[in-house]
Amino acid sequence: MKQGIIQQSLSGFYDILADGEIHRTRARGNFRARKIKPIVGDRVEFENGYLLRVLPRKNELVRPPVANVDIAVVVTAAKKPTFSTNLLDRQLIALEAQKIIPVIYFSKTDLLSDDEYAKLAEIVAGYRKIGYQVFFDREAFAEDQLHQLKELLKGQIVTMMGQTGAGKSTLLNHLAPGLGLATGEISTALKRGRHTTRKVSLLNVAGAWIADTPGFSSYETFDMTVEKLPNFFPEMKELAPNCKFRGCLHLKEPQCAVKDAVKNGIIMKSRYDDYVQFHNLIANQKPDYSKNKK
Ligand SMILES: Nc1nc2c(ncn2[C@@H]2O[C@H](COP(=O)(O)OP(=O)(O)OP(=O)(O)O)[C@@H](O)[C@H]2O)c(=O)[nH]1
Ligand SMILES: [Mg+2]
Ligand SMILES: [Zn+2]
Repeated sequence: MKQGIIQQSLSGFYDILADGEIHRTRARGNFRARKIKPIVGDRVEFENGYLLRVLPRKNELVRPPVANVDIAVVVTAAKKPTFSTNLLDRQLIALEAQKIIPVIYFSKTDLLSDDEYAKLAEIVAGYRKIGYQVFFDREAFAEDQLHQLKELLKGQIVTMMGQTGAGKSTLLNHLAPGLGLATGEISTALKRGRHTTRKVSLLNVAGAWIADTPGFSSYETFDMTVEKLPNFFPEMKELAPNCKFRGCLHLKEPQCAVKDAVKNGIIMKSRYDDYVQFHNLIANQKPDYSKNKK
């Protein structure tokens, strides 16, 4: 029996990476009965061309389907499509909930005017202040920045995240020029209603295993409770102990340290507004009994 990591899954076959080699396997029939679908990133046991067992997952992303992710590079277009803190916060919260370290990478900074760049820099500073690493060079694919990112990702299982057309594949092509991944004009990709990237696989890029994944164009539902949500905003989590009430949701409660911090400009207003919006979305979400709630 050998152990490895699923590097690619394609029409019923699983390519498993073990000892620096790829082994093509099929899943034993009993997987379907047990409702386990092996996905890319899974640590598995295999023998004689058969995938036998999926080991427990550290985490699991649904879109894209990747398991055991250490770091996610949230590729965010500074322009085209228009930058939105709301979309960025949605992605950050989803990653925090899965205990995946987010890294924010701004693409298309070359399309910004100097004024636009300066404005966005203020927002970037806000995200850095709450602990996120943000790549925001004036030139999106500057050598220095690419080098820093490579160092950060080395040895990790990584997924690219971001809206369709954000520039995920383009960034990967810059990290590993031999890759030659297909990239597309966002307008045509959206018109056709599909993505340039479709298949999910882990690519060996600069010593990391990276999933280039299809971007999303619609919003996901939130798979968490309203009570847990504030924990996924690091700046709120930090201040919550100073709120008068334990379990304060920072909404209508009196003597709330988070609301005070918003008033004083210590917490970004956009983050708080997004928090309230997400809270309402979760509160109004119909319970989904088909899924196991965490
Ligand atoms: N000017 C400029 N264009 C960029 C930059 N990054 C990406 N693009 C362009 O944006 C378009 C979309 O890039 P992709 O890399 O295909 O986007 P993606 O995130 O992989 O999209 P999906 O695979 O559909 O999810 C392509 O035409 C790229 O050339 C950038 O930093 N500056
Ligand atoms: Mg792509
Ligand atoms: Zn509070």
